Amino acid sequence: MSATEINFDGLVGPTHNYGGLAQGNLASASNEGKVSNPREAALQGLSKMRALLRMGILQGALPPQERPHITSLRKMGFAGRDADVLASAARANPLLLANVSSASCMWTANAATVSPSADTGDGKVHFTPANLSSHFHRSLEVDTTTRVLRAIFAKDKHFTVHDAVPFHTFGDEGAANHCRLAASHGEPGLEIFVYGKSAFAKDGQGGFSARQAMEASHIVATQHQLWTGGGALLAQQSKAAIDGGAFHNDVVAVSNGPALMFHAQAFEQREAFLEALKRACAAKSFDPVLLEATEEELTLPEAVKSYLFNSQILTLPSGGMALILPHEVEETPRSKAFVDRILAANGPIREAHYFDLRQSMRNGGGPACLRLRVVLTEDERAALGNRGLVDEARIDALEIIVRRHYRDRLAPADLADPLLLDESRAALEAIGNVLNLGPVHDFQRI
Ligand code: SUG
Repeated sequence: MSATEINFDGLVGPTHNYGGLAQGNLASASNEGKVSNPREAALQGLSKMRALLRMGILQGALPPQERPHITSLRKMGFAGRDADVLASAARANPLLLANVSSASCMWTANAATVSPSADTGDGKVHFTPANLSSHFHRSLEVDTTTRVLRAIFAKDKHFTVHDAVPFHTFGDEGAANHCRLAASHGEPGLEIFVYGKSAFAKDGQGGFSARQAMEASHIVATQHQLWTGGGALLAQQSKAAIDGGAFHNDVVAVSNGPALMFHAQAFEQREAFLEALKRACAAKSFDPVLLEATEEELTLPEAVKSYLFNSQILTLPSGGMALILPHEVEETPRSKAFVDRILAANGPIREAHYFDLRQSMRNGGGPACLRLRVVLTEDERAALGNRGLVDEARIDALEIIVRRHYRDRLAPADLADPLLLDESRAALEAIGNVLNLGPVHDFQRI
């Protein structure tokens, strides 16, 4: 069956800021408290979307969510008019306000795990929104994300959008810890679920704690009906990678079609993992193309700092593949040398394109973090109508909204400004109209 991939990028929200909220994420920690530029951040993301469209890639966008999240503050007992709720939360606990203000839903690789219909037992496309329970600020995304996915992928005949994994000790971070290998998008594939540890493991080893529980990965693979066809493999992310700042596996590995590009230290028990992978691919009648960076050619710190593996690998209409990379890779000589080696190797990857995503990168979000991949057959694509999809005209419209409603400067103290909430809601209304999503935000539903 032929199928195409749509990349749904997260549109950066009006409260994009540097809160230093993310544990194990070195960029977020080192940029805490800096002044952000939400307008520039959103425009950087939109220009990546436009460039990919021009390369012939289908592109969608998921909207920002309402922040500061007034509903959450009310659940904590803050009361009165919205402006009073904000003011009393800011007085009581500025860190709480920072958490309910994060624009972190922009990193849609953490929105959900998606299994194409070629892989699943019932032939539907399955989605499980990530519970993101490892971090309070990220856990606030789940309800709206679920509504957004159900608004876009609404037709029962083709799509199942499950509830997020309900057991919060089983942390699930979505597609950022999931790779798919297949001969081509439309063929049955092997889905690799990469976990950090079992939720029942005794910790006490020091270092950063793992966000993805093995049990969550297993639940997602099970509800997507992947086991019967031999379509799933559980793999453990290496402790060294997590401690080195790879808080998600997509900081050290990325796949597309039969290709897996990864750092030698990405997986625990590397050799056993690669053996299992080759066997599972052979059972699906294809050989994986392994593009590995050895420790000698690129250290783990270099990989994490440059975000080489947080690139997108895309299948172009011509059939070749392109790498979508952040500028930081170009500025890191040995990461750039790896890319050049891959391009010279006459393998599946033919092109490399570099983008300025610095606003998002300062919070640890590269090109791959900013997108959710959804592989669809032609019928499935037709069922979407135009919900959530973007073309150049929609990107033009989104750019106008961003220029009109987004600030070009946001410091931590500004999060308490009630005008910021009004501006954000106005922007969200307008964005929802462009993307044709209906009322998905709490403030639109009350
Ligand atoms: O969860 N940063 C996000 C970055 C997510 C990147 N996604 C992928 N690797 N797929 C995180 O660590 C920082 C927000 C702040 O500090 O204000 C943050 O949440």
